[in-house]
Amino acid sequence: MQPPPQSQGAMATGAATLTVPCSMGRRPKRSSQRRGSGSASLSVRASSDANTVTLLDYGAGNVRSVRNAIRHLGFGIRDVRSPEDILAADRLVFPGVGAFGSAMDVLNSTGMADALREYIQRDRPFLGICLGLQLLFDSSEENGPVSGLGVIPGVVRRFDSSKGLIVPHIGWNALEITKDAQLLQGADGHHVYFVHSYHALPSDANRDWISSICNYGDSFISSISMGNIQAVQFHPEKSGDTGLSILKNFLSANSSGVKAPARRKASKLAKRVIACLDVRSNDNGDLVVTKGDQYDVRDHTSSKEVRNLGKPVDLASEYYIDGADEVSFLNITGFRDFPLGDLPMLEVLHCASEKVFVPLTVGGGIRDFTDANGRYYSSLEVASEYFRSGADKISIGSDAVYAAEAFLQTGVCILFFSLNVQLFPHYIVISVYQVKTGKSSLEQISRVYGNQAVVVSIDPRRVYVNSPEDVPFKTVKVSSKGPSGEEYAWYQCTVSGGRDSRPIGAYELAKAVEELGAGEILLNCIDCDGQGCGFDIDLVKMVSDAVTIPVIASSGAGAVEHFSEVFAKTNASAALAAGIFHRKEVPILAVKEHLVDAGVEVRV
Ligand code: 1PR
Repeated sequence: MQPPPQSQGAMATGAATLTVPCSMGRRPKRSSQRRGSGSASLSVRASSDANTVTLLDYGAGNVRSVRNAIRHLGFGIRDVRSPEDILAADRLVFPGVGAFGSAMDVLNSTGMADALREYIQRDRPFLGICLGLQLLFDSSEENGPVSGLGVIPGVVRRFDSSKGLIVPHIGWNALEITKDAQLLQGADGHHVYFVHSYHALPSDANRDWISSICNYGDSFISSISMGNIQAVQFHPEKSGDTGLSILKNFLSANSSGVKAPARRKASKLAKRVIACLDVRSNDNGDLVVTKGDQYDVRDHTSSKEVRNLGKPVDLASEYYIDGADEVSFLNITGFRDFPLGDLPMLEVLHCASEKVFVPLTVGGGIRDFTDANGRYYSSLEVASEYFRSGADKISIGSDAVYAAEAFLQTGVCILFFSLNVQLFPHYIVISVYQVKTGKSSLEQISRVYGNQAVVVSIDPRRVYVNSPEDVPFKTVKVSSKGPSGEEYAWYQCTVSGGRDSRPIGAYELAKAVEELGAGEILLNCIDCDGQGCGFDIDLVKMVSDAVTIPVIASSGAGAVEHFSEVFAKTNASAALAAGIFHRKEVPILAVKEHLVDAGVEVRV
């Protein structure tokens, strides 16, 4: 290895001479210990500003939320620009983003991998987040095997969805604290927010490192702690108050870590309650939160104005404080407008992400686009701008429908003939495979940002039929018969905010987009939207039984009982509502308390 160049950084006083190692032990050592022969010398100056933390952002994705949380807690940020900056840090936060292999490529090629190993070896204050925990291990099977930093023994593996486990593991889960770690003080009994498809498994070889485990299918390592080296698989910057207090425990060395005891001890993955804000410009050109009745957002009075239910950032902050587990913004005229030209919407995201410390999803208009000047923007560029502006997940509506239709049309028929005519004289197997082009927005965005960052929003309308044979789409036997006594229905997908119907069902769409890389489904229902009569249980059950990614039930919530019903009768991972929260008819806390009483695990 070439030693990194001499530090150029003009750091504060307190110079320390460090060495970059050529080999690495398994336990961090005190900084007074010197490495053996074979180490290349590197002199750097350690920074000494107690209110500044060094952030390792290697440019692979959005770490805006981590920045916002650190600033919210009153700390400044110094960015790592070279390996020397790592070695000079007083306190280093490493929020790993993107895929394991590409992260290691960047760290290796910039010399930062060695600097990180050295920093950890010297037992300097370190906090890895999500991939920042996984990279500490020997290797990962994500697009691999790929070697990691090799600090902790073990292999990072994918969650196994073959037995019906929903992957990615998205949501608020409970930590089982196994070791007295200052970082986790105050977190006992609380839920924290996870979003990942790969996990590190506990073993005899890494037992000493583990400070908490979490259960999802199997037990996996949710945090490690050894001396000053800490890392968490969950996202403290998105875990509300609990997460902020964990971050504070790390940032202020003498933080007391005191947090109110949980009202009810967290024990497993919680069902999520999501507040949704449909956003558009009203007739005066102001960006407002609106709400439709079956997607019609104009008042039924003579004025026909777009309903104005409040300001997007104010409402989002309110819902965060009230206990929403996530907040979604849908730019509902995004199919018409070009989102990158919609600067107010991007500004909404900027401001909301400074105040809301739970996940933010943004949708509307994510598609390839050529503007009036002939400049072409790919859907990936549009999504990237949303991520840079503070989104944790993006949601694709219309474009996902077109992508799924195109994908299903690629069906290639393959025939297998028997080679052993004596045993299987007429044996022929026919298989139909769809072909992925890799070019759809879904595939491109999920490849760069990961499946967990890509939600597909489905806007179906119920179509009653007499028999399943009447249509080439999956039907359900409906709980309430249709207007002419029909016993079945299929759910026809629409685009452009329900304006155009497409020849594809919600079931077929959900399965196709899962194949194409969606990590979650936001399942609306135009018939139920704004009606307050409850979620469409038949639809939610059909789709949530069909896929292994999380499904968010949406449209129709009118009372707390509708939430317990959808969780009792379907496999939905989350339930979303809009109107009842905007009109202050039902507070989020009332929903949570009702769910607790109904025996549903939620984050309270
Ligand atoms: O197609 O990629 O540009 O995305 C457009 C996005 O905007 C889609 O996610 C689509 O669902 C949404 N959208 C478009 N038009 C409307 C509309 O209402 N006219 N809103 C619209 C969809 C539905 C839900 C709503 C729930 C809960 N909103 O998100 O919030 O139905 O409501 P409720 O609790 O009051 O019943 P693209």
